[in-house]
Amino acid sequence: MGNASTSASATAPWSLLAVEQVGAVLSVGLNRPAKRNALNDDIMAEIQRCFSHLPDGVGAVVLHGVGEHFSAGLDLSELTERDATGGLVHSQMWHRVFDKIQYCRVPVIAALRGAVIGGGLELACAAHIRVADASTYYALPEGSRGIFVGGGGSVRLPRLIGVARMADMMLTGRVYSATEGVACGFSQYLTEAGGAYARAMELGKRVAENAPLTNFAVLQALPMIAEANPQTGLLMESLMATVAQSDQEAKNRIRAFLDRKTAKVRPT
Ligand code: 1HE
Repeated sequence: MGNASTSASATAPWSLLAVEQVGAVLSVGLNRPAKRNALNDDIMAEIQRCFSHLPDGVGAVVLHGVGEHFSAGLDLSELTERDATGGLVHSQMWHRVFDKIQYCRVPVIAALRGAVIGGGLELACAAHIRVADASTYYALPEGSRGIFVGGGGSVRLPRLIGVARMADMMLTGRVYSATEGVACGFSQYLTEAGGAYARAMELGKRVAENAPLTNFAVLQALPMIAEANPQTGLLMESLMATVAQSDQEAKNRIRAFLDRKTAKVRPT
């Protein structure tokens, strides 16, 4: 299937996304390759709609870019006419759309290749797992364009790579390679060129098999606990752990292990 077939999107009501369900994994492709998947208002509206109405039975989403690049970021052609109020409203619209991804009911895995630039990097940061291939590179050219990040990048990216690296990228235009990116925390996985999508789909299949309550806890509770003061965090952790282990699904899975009916944990 390569970088995801666009066949399903021909019958679905998407004009700028390529959406296809493969088992429990929903593959969502930014489908504006002629514009390097630059993010205009129309594609943002489709992303919001897609993540607001995931089909039943979907247990993970793989977000990728059709073509050679994940995304060239904000569609700069839409920027020139906007005044300050329009800019504020627009940035907050981006925040709402990317929150739909971060607070999705299922894990979202971004499959990266080529340019992951500006708003494209902000989009990737909203996913829970990032898989890069060898062609991937990361940049924040906002500084040289006279603008600032507006899609949650200043909140999400420093949590992955640190404020100093992000400031350097914005001030000097520094570009990080795929290899540097996995070492610095942009991505958790690195594959050979062209391999990110397949790897992300494999990971999607794997995480879709988790107990739904575990995935809920990791997506909704873990980030809150990590940001909370330690005492609040510890209490939230105890509450979440109690809820999760009381679930029948947890009891079934632990029983299966004790009865030697499930795989052991081994090095990969
Ligand atoms: C675009 C955009 C875009 C390409 N907005 N149209 N992002 C940037 O500053 C990155 C700008 N883009 C690039 O540096 C390059 O296009 C790429 C390295 C990504 C790809 O290069 P290449 O040689 O493969 O393609 P190209 O010929 O540069 O672009 C192909 C077409 O896509 C071309 O349009 P055409 O009609 O002339 O064919 C480009 O104009 C168009 N295109 N990128 C609009 N970004 C919420 S705040 C977020 C702030 C930001 O994201 S700032 C970062 C913006």
